[in-house]
Formats: sequence, structure tokens, C-alpha cells
Amino acid sequence: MKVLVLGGDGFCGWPCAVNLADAGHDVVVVDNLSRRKIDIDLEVESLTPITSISERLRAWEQVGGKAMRFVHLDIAHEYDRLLELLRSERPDSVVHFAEQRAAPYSMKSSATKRYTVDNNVNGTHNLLAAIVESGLDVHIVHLGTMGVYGYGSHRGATIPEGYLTVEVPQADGSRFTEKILHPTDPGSVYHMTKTLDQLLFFYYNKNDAIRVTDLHQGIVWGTNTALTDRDPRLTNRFDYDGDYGTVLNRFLMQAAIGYPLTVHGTGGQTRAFIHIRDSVRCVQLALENPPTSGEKVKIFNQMTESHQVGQLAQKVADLTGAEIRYQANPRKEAIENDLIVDNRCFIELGLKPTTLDDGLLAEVVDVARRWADRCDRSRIPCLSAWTTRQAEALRTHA
Ligand code: NAD
Ligand code: USQ
Repeated sequence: MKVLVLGGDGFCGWPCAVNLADAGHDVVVVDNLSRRKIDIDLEVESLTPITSISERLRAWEQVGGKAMRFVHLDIAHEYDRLLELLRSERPDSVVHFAEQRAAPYSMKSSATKRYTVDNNVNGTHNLLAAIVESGLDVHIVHLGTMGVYGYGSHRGATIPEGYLTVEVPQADGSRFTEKILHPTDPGSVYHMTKTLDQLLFFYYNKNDAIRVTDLHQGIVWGTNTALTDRDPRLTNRFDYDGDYGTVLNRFLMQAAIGYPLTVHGTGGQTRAFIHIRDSVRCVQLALENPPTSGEKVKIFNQMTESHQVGQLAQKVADLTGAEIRYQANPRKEAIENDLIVDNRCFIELGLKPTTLDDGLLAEVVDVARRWADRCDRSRIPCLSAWTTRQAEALRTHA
């Protein structure tokens, strides 16, 4: 299968691209390298040293992987080139990772809010419009987020895979049932862009019969896969800073360097998690099981387990002896929430979930210890505040 991997130089995209090439697919990596430029602007680097995209591709070929090509393209602003790329490559599928993905970065300032909306919504819309204009039948596999459902009160209800069956009362007292897109409740400007993506997919699927699989992915942890471990030049990125680092990888890295674990608020927030190896596997499963022509958008919950942030910190502390430090929460979010998630689509397709108990937590700590001297401790605190109220709380508790 010919696959364009948009955002294929990123944390989830790079291991996914090599996995698809390894499985025999013809892969073209498309990226504008904006993530690397944001690191330069923020004056922070991946904890693991990563090579340039051309070095990565050369290394992949040298270790015997099936060659991949690279196209430097901004999908949000270079519509004509995107259309031309689709026309010339005629891909069977496009995997779409190419978005600004950090909630704290999206909430830093009005400039980063506008950048995130402009980049993410335009990018997704350009892709859909270009597929329609090309006349090609291309399956889109999009990386969405569990955060579209929101982390408010689900009151113990299981979150279904995208669609909710509701009963609608009629004026005459009768009722009819309908399957609707699950209501959205984004918790940041970044998460809001994913809810807008969801509507774009719904519309283009209805109007133009575009085939889409939208993966509502939880927080990805871990760094490398067996393939990116083959050569140091293939190493994946490891974000640890207050804007791009995600909670579990941050805790593991903090434990490795002897920095107290940074739990926001009470630690009662529950979130969904998935290991990078399972994330890569899920994308392959989604690609190889596309929707049929005319089928509505397929939505899979791409997560394997849910955990409370405070309990995660305790687990990491038990494993490593790290100290836990509760801090003022920079985010406006529920102090506690439940999260029961239906993820049977991937399980039925054969996913064997990697769990936190499979020994991989220690592997991440080892990676972090190895590169501990690359860590800039001053970049660990999360300073991006959701509102002036949270900013004030951060100042008071500093
Ligand atoms: P990342 O920032 O590491 O990778 C995104 C890549 O897309 C980067 O290489 C970036 O340069 C590229 N990109 C961004 N905008 C682009 C544009 N306009 N044109 C071309 N390329 C562009 O992020 P990631 O962690 O790999 O996340 C990938 C996708 O998965 C995102 O859409 C994110 O929302 C989703 N996701 C990530 C996680 C996670 O925990 N990392 C969890 C759930 C969902
Ligand atoms: N948190 C801490 N301490 C930290 C960092 C975070 O307590 O040091 C808390 C946050 O307050 C939040 C939770 O941990 O309650 C998760 O934060 P996160 O930064 O790990 O995850 P999030 O902002 O939700 O974003 C990440 C990815 C995003 C993806 C999302 C999936 O960056 O791309 O969409 O996870 S999900 O959370 O399921 O929406």
C-alpha cells in the first residue's frame, strides 16, 4: 500500500513511518519540521539526541529498512503543493499526525492559540479539500485525542467509540433513538482543534464519501520501538519540558534525575494511556482495516488503560524512590474525574495491550538516566497557565 505519513518526523509519526515501511508499505514522510523549530524557539531539546530527518532516512536504509522518501511541506499553508503531491503519488492512504499537539503550548499566549487553530484546522481541512479535488479514493487515518470527550463528569458512564446512542423525546410523548457524535468538551485550545477536526471529517464523509478513521488516542508514553532501537540515528524524540512533556514520561524522567514528581493539583485527574509500541501497532491495524465505501467515519478509542495522575506518581515513586510534590495546577480542569473507556475495536482487531506492569516503566527510566546530562532542569516546570487565575496561583505558590 502507498501511504503518506503527514507529520512523520514527530514523536508518534516517526516510529509509525518505520513500522509501516518495515511491514512492506511504500511510505512517503511529509513534514514541515515545525516541531523542531518550536524546540529552537522554546530553547529546549528532546532529552534523547535526535538526528535530522535526512540522517534518519539514510540510517533506516543502511540498517536494511525499505527506503522512505521525504517531502518538506506545510499542509496548513501549501495547498497547491499538497494537491500536487496527492496527484503525483496517488496514495491509498494518508496517516495524519501533522498538528500542533501540546495543550500547554496552545495555552501559552494569544499567538500560540491562533497558531494552533490556524495550523491544525487548516491542515486538516486542506487535506480533505485536496482529496476531493484530486478525485482520488484515499483513506485518511487521523490521530485525534481522547480529550475530545472531555474530562468532566461522565457520571460513571462508559465512553463509547465516537458515537452515542441517544433517545430523543417527541412532542407527542413518543421517543426515537439516534446515534450521534459523542458531545465534545475540550479542555484546551489544542483539544478544541481536535473537536473541530471531528466535525470536518463528519461533513466531508457525508458530502463527499471520504473514508476516514479517526483515532481518539490517549497519552502516549515510552520512547522507542524495536525498530527505532536498531540504530542510534533512528532514536525517537523524548519531550520532557513543561510545554511538550506529557505526564507519565515526565514523571519517569523526573525520577531518573532526582527531581520531585510534579503532580498538578490533587492528582485526582484520570487520563487514558497507551505505549508508543501499541500506538504504532494501532495505526497499522487501522490502515489495514479501512472503512468500506460509503461507511461513516470509523472512530476508535486508541488507549489501553486509565490511571489517576496522583496514583501514577505513587507508582513511579514506589518503583524509583522518587519524592512527590503537589503543585498549583496551571490548568483549568476538574480536580477529579472518572474515565471508563470502551476500546474493544482494537482489541477485536488483535491488539495485545502493553501495560504499565510490563516492565517498560523501568526501561523509560533507564533511557532518561542515560541522557540525564542533556536535561535543562529549569525547563521542567509547567508555566503555561490556562487563565489569569491559574497564573496568579502559580505566582503565589512559586
Ligand atoms: P509531534 O509534535 O511530535 O509531531 C507532529 C509532527 O507534525 C511534527 O513533526 C511537526 O513538525 C509536524 N507538523 C505539524 N504541523 C504541520 C504542518 N502544518 N505541516 C506539516 N507537518 C506538520 O506530535 P506527536 O506527539 O507525534 O503527535 C502526533 C499526533 O498525534 C498529533 O496530531 C497529536 O494530536 C496526536 N496525539 C499525540 C499524543 C501524544 O501523547 N503524543 C496523544 C494523543 C494524540
Ligand atoms: N500533569 C501533571 N503533572 C505534569 C504534567 C501533567 O499533573 O507534570 C497532569 C495535567 O494537569 C493533566 C494530565 O496530567 O491533568 C495530562 O497532561 P499531559 O500533558 O500528559 O496530557 P495532555 O495535555 O492531555 O496532552 C497529551 C498530548 C496530546 C494528546 C493528549 C491525549 O500532548 O497531544 O491529545 O495527551 S488525552 O489526554 O487523552 O487528551
